[in-house]
Amino acid sequence: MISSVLSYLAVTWLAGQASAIELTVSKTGGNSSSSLLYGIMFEDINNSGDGGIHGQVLRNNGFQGDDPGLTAYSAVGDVTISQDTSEPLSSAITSSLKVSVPSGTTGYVGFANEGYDGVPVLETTYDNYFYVKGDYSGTVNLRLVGNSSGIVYADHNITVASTTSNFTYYETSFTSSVSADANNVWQLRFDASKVAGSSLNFGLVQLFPPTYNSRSNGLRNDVASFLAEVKASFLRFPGGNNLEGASPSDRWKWNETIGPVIDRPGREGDWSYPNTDALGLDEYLQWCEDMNLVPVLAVWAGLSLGGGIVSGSDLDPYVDDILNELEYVLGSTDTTYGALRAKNGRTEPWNVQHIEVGNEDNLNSGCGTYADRFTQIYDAVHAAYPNITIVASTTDTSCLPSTIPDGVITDIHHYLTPDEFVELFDEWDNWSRDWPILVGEYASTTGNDGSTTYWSYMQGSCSEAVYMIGMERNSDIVKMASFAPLLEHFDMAEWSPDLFGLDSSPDSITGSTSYYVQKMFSTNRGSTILPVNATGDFDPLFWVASVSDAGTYYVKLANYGATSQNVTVNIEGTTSGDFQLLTGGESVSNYPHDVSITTTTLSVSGSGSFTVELPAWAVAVLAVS
Ligand SMILES: *[C@@H]1O[C@H](CO)[C@@H](O)[C@H](O)[C@H]1NC(C)=O
Ligand SMILES: *[C@@H]1O[C@H](CO)[C@@H](O)[C@H](O)[C@H]1NC(C)=O
Ligand SMILES: *[C@@H]1O[C@H](CO)[C@@H](O)[C@H](O)[C@H]1NC(C)=O
Ligand SMILES: *[C@@H]1O[C@H](CO)[C@@H](O)[C@H](O)[C@H]1NC(C)=O
Ligand SMILES: *[C@@H]1O[C@H](CO)[C@@H](O)[C@H](O)[C@H]1NC(C)=O
Ligand SMILES: *[C@@H]1O[C@H](CO)[C@@H](O)[C@H](O)[C@H]1NC(C)=O
Ligand SMILES: *[C@@H]1O[C@H](CO)[C@@H](O)[C@H](O)[C@H]1NC(C)=O
Ligand SMILES: *[C@@H]1O[C@H](CO)[C@@H](O)[C@H](O)[C@H]1NC(C)=O
Ligand SMILES: *[C@@H]1O[C@H](CO)[C@@H](O)[C@H](O)[C@H]1NC(C)=O
Ligand SMILES: CC(=O)N[C@H]1CO[C@H](CO)[C@@H](O)[C@@H]1O
Repeated sequence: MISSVLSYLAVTWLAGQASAIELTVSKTGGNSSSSLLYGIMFEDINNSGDGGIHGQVLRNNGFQGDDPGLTAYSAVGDVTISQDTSEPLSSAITSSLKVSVPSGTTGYVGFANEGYDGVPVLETTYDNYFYVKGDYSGTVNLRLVGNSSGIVYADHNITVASTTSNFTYYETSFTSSVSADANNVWQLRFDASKVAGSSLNFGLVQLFPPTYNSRSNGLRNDVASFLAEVKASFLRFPGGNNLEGASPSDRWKWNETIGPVIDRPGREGDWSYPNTDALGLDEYLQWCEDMNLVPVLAVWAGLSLGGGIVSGSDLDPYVDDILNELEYVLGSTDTTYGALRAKNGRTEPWNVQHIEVGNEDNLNSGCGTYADRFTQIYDAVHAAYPNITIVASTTDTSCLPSTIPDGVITDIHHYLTPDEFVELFDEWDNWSRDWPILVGEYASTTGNDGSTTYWSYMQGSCSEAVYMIGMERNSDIVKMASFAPLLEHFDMAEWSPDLFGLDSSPDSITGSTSYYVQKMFSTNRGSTILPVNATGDFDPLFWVASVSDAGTYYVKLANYGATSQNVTVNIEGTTSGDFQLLTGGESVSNYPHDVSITTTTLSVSGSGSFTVELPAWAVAVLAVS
């Protein structure tokens, strides 16, 4: 679209001098817009699950993944701590934390856990769970403590009676005051004089601040509430690459993410850190239900990241496993897996109507076998569940069956520079009208290893808005789109940018400029995309107009240029509404505790005509009726 820097400069200069561009929105005609258009994509990356949106804030509580050792633990007092494989908590959680107390020790001793680069210490109530084994009758003291300051934010005693014969489970709750920073640990201490010369074993320590909709083993309420404000329509999960596994046996296994967390072995995720799988299949589906999201459940399709590919008849058992998974999710309680779901606490089937077959099967040597693998899975799933919409993980026809079955949606991913996104503005204008699309991952990046783009900045977010306008104009075929990745722990990210993030300090939840773009576009949706007559061409100003069933008109605008633009919008019969605007310097970003760019809203009124000013690098929505 932008053929050279020179012509680009010429266009912006002219636009700056010209009188306001005028957009006249037709009240008739147009195409219907997909009601699912704006959604979210989630996989555990950059500690977005454990340490991110999942509510449990202690780290390494089950010693899961490849050789986690004593990560996050430290001794409190004169004791020795070790990972003890001779005292497994369960067949899934195969070790526990041994605290050895030297003879003659007195006072309160125990261990600390520093969470994910600190334990978030908020002014709230925490639920705390743990298992203990060993000979002990007396007080266990639970605290939240400043790691270097020594400030005690929470201090709570419970009485424990534990024996050497097995692990005993305890649950309690306590309130805390707020810490000023992330530099906090959780401590469990006990009376050393009662254990001196011996040891106690602890397993699966869990600490939850309040959860979203008060679910047990739920999402962190503060994090999930921030996400819910986007009012997304669907959730694509659990990956992404994290579905795939480094090898077939390392894949995300649905059946190991269900039931009590003590029965979940966890795994080494695809992003080089352990996943506890406490955020498992049922928790994802509960998340969807609680946030009104249509689940797009990705199933393993034979491709793993390390290049291990299972195809042909070798794939048969995995196809059966997909059918088992769908029976777990959708089956009545008379079925084997439906009964298991009920046993795990969910009697009603979940509302799953979309599945995606694999992830990025055009990459990692997946292309050559994908047509066959897709067909095998499609045939089995479609025969059993004819109403499920099936998504293929690529749009690349060389990887797809020569005839794509009716109703199949294909998925494309774009991680591009801002200018590349703007060049793709008309990508879907050119597409066959009977070929439905999921843009399952997209984000503007300039190098996404974290070294060159730490965080979204206004130019990048504006380019995403330009591309989204291109999608929305074509939302008769672009059915769904989800920015990715969703969320990061700022201290633990290797892939940037992400839509929003947090660290372990209070009030650290931060929306990127792209978060505000997603929120503006998602919360201002029409059901019909309307034709627009314009007195100028697209670029640097881009627009799309729509109307909702309730009769509100939405005009989305992006100014991908360094010069302010005046825009007059004519919509016959409209009189008032608001103008939402996101703007900032080209390279300005939001950072934790330093959010400089958020959406501002102005009331507007007019009689069928509204003139608004779009500053440089701005994204806006005019909503009027
Ligand atoms: C848009 O332009 C076309 C062609 O000039 C005209 O027929 C149509 O009425 C215009 N629509 C609106 C809403 O002004
Ligand atoms: C509706 O779709 C047709 C292609 O089928 C396209 O030419 C037209 O521009 C679309 N209308 C709008 C308002 O997007
Ligand atoms: C707590 O202090 C220990 C010892 O100084 C240090 O190794 C650890 O990183 C600190 N943890 C946090 C969360 O600050
Ligand atoms: C917890 O118990 C210890 C030992 O009895 C006592 O010293 C301490 O004050 C108690 N803490 C609280 C918060 O009750
Ligand atoms: C521990 O053993 C006792 C006695 O055998 C039994 O009653 C109790 O249920 C066991 N607890 C757990 C957590 O297995
Ligand atoms: C989960 O299913 C796989 C087969 O896909 C099987 O190998 C594994 O043992 C199962 N895990 C559990 C905990 O049942
Ligand atoms: C599929 O959808 C149709 C129409 O809504 C419905 O009548 C039918 O029962 C559904 N079939 C299955 C297997 O769910
Ligand atoms: C879409 O088609 C137009 C007209 O043929 C062409 O100029 C443009 O490059 C195409 N866009 C894409 C993204 O392929
Ligand atoms: C936009 O309109 C305002 C108010 O009329 C005017 O001050 C400003 O110069 C205009 N900007 C451009 C770029 O034309
Ligand atoms: C993407 C991702 O998860 N990156 C990092 C997250 O944090 C762990 C622990 O610091 C790193 O090992 C990952 O590379």
